[in-house]
Amino acid sequence: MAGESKGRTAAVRIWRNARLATFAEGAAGQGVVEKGAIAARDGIIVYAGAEADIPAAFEQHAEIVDCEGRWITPGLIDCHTHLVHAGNRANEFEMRLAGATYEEVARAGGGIVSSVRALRAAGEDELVAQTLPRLDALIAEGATTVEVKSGYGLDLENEKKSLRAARRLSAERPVTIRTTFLGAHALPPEAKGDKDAFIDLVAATILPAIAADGLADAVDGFCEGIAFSVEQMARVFDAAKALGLPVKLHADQLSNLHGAELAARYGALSADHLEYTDEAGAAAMAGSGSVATILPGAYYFIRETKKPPIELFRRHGVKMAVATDNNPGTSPLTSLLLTMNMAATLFGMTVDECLAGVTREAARALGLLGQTGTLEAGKSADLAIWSIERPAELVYRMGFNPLHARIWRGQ
Ligand code: DI6
Ligand code: FE
Repeated sequence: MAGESKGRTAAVRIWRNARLATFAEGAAGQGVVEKGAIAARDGIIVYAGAEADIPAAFEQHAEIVDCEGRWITPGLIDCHTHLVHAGNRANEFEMRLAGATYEEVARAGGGIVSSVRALRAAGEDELVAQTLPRLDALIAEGATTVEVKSGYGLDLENEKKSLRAARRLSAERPVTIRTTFLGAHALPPEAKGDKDAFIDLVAATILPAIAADGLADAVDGFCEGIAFSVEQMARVFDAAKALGLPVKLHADQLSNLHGAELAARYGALSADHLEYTDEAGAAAMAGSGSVATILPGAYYFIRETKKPPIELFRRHGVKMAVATDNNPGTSPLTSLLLTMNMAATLFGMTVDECLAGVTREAARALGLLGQTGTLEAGKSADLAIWSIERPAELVYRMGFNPLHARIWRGQ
């Protein structure tokens, strides 16, 4: 396929007879265009709008795809995942359902350290092989961009292995992968309880080496009582800033440590979870333009009862993304469609907010809004074509996939 266009003017491909939900910035609601069409050349959208208004130049020699009235949305974006991990923790789930406490699970060798042990034992090829079925599940529902965090390696070699495995996913499948270094995720056993010393290691040694190898697009951390403090995360963020890497934060998931304000202070692309964020946090995020990434899968799976303050985010004009948080401990979820249903049902997010949350706002949360996330000229031709009557169906159904076709970079 790639060789075909060599030596002649690249062909234009047109998807016509479609209804578009463009999610264009500034457009009302879903940015709907009835009787719409999209034209792309070299994988880039050159036209998105009314079919009647396609410039004649694009139509000559174009390859035409008749969408038969189907809906086209931007390709979906999962902007928060821990997709690269080894094994699973179904055994822990079973123990907890049988009444085991968190401590009992931990004493039986469970919890995050069991995932660290499994990842350290797995080779890079094995990690890629174990991750691909999860990636395929996301792709099968129209995902064209997926963020993948490290954070189960927790030493230089194993963090590198995770990020290399993540990068390799985009060679294995037609999808954009963004990698995030999450070295400050948990304390590895060899740190012997010394969080400050581990943070020094992350900030002064591991992160600079990862950056030197170009393995990370952003830096994240877990700011929580059971993980790292605001002060410790600030040291990691200072190091990220010095290396020119943007930051994100797991903030205020289980308690309000004011992680949202910390993220805002560092101009974070996003702060994620945010169940316990208060009005000061929402206001700070509005000021910095950080996206609030809402993760209903983790809320559901750990049976949290404190909901993220959606209404505060609305009132302060904080943009909201929606993501799976796929991970073996708190969100073994690989469906963005179900994630949207959860965001609507559990948190009262509207259909428009959910759909924008897995397209435009997810792109914003990754710093990729210039390249993808909406159907607009100049962006990558990342499309999802759906056999539905209205976009609300994508949020409404549970466990049903109406994807007709997925286009990544025009193909
Ligand atoms: N937040 C979480 O809920 C998880 N990590 C994080 O930063 C837990 C990940 C795990 O248990 O494996
Ligand atoms: Fe997470």
